[in-house]
Amino acid sequence: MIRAHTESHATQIDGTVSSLDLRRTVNEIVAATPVFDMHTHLFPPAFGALNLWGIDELLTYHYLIAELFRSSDIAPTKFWQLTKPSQADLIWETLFVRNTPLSEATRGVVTVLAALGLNTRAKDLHEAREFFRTQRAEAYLERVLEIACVNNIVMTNDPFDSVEMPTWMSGAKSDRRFHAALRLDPILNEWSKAADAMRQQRYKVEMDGSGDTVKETRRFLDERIKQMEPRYLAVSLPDDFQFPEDSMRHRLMCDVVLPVCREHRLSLAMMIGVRRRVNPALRLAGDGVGSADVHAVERLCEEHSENRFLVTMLSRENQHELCVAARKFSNLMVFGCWWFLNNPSIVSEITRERLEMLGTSFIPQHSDARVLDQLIYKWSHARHCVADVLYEAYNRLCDTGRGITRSEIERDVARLFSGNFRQWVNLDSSNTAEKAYVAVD
Ligand code: FIX
Ligand code: ZN
Repeated sequence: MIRAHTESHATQIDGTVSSLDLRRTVNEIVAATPVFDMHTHLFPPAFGALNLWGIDELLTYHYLIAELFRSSDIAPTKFWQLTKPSQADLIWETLFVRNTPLSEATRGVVTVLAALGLNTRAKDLHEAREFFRTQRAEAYLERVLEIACVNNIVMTNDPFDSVEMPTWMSGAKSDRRFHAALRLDPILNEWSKAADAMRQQRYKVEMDGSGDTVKETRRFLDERIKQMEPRYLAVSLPDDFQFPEDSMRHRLMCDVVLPVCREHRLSLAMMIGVRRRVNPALRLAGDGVGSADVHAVERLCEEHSENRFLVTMLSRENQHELCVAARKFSNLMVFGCWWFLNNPSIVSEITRERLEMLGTSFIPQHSDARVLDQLIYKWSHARHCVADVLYEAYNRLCDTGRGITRSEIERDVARLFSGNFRQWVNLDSSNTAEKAYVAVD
């Protein structure tokens, strides 16, 4: 973990940080700046079984399940028959005892255990289970948020989820640090299933989109927006996503989703490039990646200039073009190093590229955490990469003839970690993102 130093640093006569202090100053600020985690799959304790935490959840993360099958002979069908603790035992034994946890996802578990003071070389999960057994959900949430220095979290909220929706329907007051994101995957990717579910809820929609479909689907979204007060609407899209295209998705996008976003002043977040169920036997771990067409994003931004888009793309090959697109369209905000990109080598590369092409006008990372404890590692690892990249960039700037002050570094990091997102989703009325450095809201 990057250490935050509290002693004061010497500054030069002109107020800039001396080159000897630059590394330490950047590390300190990056470590201490709270993060607004703008895409996760986390839920607060009020959502009951959806609030996942603890060693068994950590070890059965789908990133690790995919890795298990590379180092074990167990067949996927056999694996799915095991109880969750047995799956976790097998993953620990295979990836952490019989192999060295060098991959990013395995190292992540080590980071979490170390931060919690647990044995990272344990032969079994006995000690870890004992530790988590004594934790209480609310208190543990506070502890994780403090260690990870995360003060706001955006969930992923599926309006068709039978476990999640009753909590929304009950109107239970949730933790205000957890913000909703209304997920549109069923509507935009599996219309017939979504239409079925909506008809069961008495919305008059048709499979072919005729009749009152547009009006009724808008009504459905209006009602969910009222209920959840989402920060944005979101969808994951396949690598062959096109815009325009002759499809139900296109019609729903143009006639329903984009007008609803405009009316409610909400951005549409698009996560592009996933190839779902490449290996269905692996379930959630069986999705893959494909390079997508950035021109589709450009056309959307151009034809719908009144809309705002948050975009992340899954393929490494798309990153440079996406930066170029963001230079052309100010209604496009690039975010995160998603999923298979969330490895230090690639995060560093992409963050460098973005900083060079977009200055600080992007959102470098989101955690995509599914298990609360993952915030600890995902943000610790991300902070390391961001600190390295920023240090190099400031150093280059100094060499070029312009020093940097501590408050400028604070302002930049606050923008990257929270300010840009807050401003994009209208949470901040002014551009005083640097406030986020001191204020834990
Ligand atoms: O669509 C998404 O939000 C993806 O992030 C997930 O579906 C994916 O399974 C994941 O967890 C990636 O990190
Ligand atoms: Zn996600």
